[in-house]
Amino acid sequence: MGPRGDAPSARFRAVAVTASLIAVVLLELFAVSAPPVKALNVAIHLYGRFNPPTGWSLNPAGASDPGPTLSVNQGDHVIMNLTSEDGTPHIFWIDYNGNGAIDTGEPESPQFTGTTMFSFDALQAGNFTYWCAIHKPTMRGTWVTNASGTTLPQERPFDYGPLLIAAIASAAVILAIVIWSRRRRR
Ligand SMILES: [Cu+2]
Repeated sequence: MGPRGDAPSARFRAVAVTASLIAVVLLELFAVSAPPVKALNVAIHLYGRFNPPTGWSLNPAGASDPGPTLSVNQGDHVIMNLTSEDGTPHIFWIDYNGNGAIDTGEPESPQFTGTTMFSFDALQAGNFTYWCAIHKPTMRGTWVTNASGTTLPQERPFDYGPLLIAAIASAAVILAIVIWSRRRRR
């Protein structure tokens, strides 16, 4: 076959390759937007007391004030077991906005004199002070919720990386085919 006869088949090949590359890009798109990472359940057992030694601890009879720094990742479902070591009523509370008062939306446990379970979702990222709402300004500690792009599906930014690579690769291949088919036609 002469150059004239090759032109339509070259064009057909270019169309076929382009179509399959588009298919690959679409598949990539679906793969990237596949099931989001689930938030973890994080269990914390915290022991608190006001009668000296005052404070909080992660183990029995180890209280300090400030207590241990507690950290989770944003989006985690935090399950707290809270034990009053001195039989005194306590309320665990995280002061998200640092105003020293319990506000709506701030994690606040029920009052406990024995052991209680209290759970909440750590939606707000940042460093905060946790308190016993009853014995503030004692019984405090630092609470850290690490900002995390991987644990909050609804806030996770779209990952354009793989898509961009696929698009650049597709463009390069299409360009190569176009150059190649033009050369053949001459
Ligand atoms: Cu207390």
